[in-house]
Amino acid sequence: MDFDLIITNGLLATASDIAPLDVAIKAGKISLLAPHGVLDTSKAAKVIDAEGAYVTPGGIDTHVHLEEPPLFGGKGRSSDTFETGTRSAICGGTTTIVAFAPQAKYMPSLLEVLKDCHSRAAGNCYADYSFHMLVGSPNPTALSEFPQLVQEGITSLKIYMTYEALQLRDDQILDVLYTSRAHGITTMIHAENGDVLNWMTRKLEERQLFAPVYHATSRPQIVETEATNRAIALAELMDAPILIVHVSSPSAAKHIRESQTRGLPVYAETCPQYLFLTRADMAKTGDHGFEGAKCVCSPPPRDGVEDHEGIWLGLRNGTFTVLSSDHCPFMYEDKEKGKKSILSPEHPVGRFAGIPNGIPGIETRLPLTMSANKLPMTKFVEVTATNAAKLYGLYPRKGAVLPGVSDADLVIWYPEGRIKEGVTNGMLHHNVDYTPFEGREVTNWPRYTVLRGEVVWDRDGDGLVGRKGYGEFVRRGKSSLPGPRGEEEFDVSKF
Ligand code: DUC
Ligand code: ZN
Ligand code: ZN
Repeated sequence: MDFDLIITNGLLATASDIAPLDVAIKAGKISLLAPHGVLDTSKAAKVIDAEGAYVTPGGIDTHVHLEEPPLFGGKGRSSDTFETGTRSAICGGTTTIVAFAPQAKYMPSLLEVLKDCHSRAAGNCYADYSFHMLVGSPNPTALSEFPQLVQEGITSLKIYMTYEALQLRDDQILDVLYTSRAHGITTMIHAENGDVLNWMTRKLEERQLFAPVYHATSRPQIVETEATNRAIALAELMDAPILIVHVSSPSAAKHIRESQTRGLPVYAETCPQYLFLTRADMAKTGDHGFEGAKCVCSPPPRDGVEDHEGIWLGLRNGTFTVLSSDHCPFMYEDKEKGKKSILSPEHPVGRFAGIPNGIPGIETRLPLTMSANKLPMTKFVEVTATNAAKLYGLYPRKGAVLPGVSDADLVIWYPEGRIKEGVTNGMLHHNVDYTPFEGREVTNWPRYTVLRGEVVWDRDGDGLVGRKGYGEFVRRGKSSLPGPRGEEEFDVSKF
């Protein structure tokens, strides 16, 4: 046989083009692209008829929390393991994830943290995977390990401007940016002003306002906007490339766009929760006033449709480089490690300040975004796969369909008009007892997911057909998007 698989009759959509092309796959790689009818399908071990539907590169989700300890308020622990999280990923069309390797404040070494994460993930993943370091303590040992991280294929890290367990002072942020820049690492920044939101929280609690919706009240847009502006200023000072993660607010997006217009290497990410959820979801009063906890995440979903429109615009006009899930899963009912770990007789509707921050969304990211029909197809591919590959050093092995070069990671969708249904938690494959997107209508879903040439999701056949352990660690290179201006323009001796 010349090929392992041929996908016929589809509309191949990449970040640059849409064309009626058949795709031939051999040994896990894209082998040939050809106009419909040219390839001899009898020369393939398997043929899939894509019936005039889109075929896109496999989704790349570069913001995923799996098997993490309590970090994000209260006692919440991620309910998804590498196994269940990556299982859910492939069933929603995502073939590569980048999860976090979290360093707590008391841990000196990042390399030790990375080793632990490798041991949790190895042999357990359904999707290909990598890690971003999550730097809770930029101590001298940790900073000295940056070159080794790059050698190990880890070329990005995340830092926080909030959360007791993680918040860095501005001078610590400068340490990270300075060292990252020197070694070609991209710094991801969670931009919320922790001191301000703690003050807001104290004031709300003094007034006995504890319900989940006050999580949003404690973090108005200005909390995110100020921190975003400060993060950009610190990065400009260090001439360091940054990505502002999970941007929720159109006013933060304006600062980002302005810095991009000035030519700074500032990138940004948004997530489906800022396109589909609002404060009203956190104000839901079911379950004795606690139901809104299902949508508590940080930054919080904003007020309404105008905010959503601002974020969609930022996706269309390039302000946002990537659309990730920020899959940060906690069980709702679990009273030890889940959202309900904050319920007590004294606080029967909990205390918003102790609700674990985060929501699941790894499986719904692509179908919800595709179904919204608000992005041109090429833009959809760009922000859900190709840009992530470029920014995080996976391109063109991932996020592209280049013969002889790219892994055969693909999603085959349904032809238009075939699907119209509401999302239910029962149809998802994560280890979470709810989805914040329950009931949202979708008009498409990955019909097949293909990872390195193997069908791993066959929605109309046996469903999940991938194997735990088939997912591989992917060693990443440096970002191929524009980086610092260069030594001649950045003279550190001036400090
Ligand atoms: N930030 C994240 O990136 N994920 C979940 C919680 C948070 O605040
Ligand atoms: Zn964050
Ligand atoms: Zn996150």
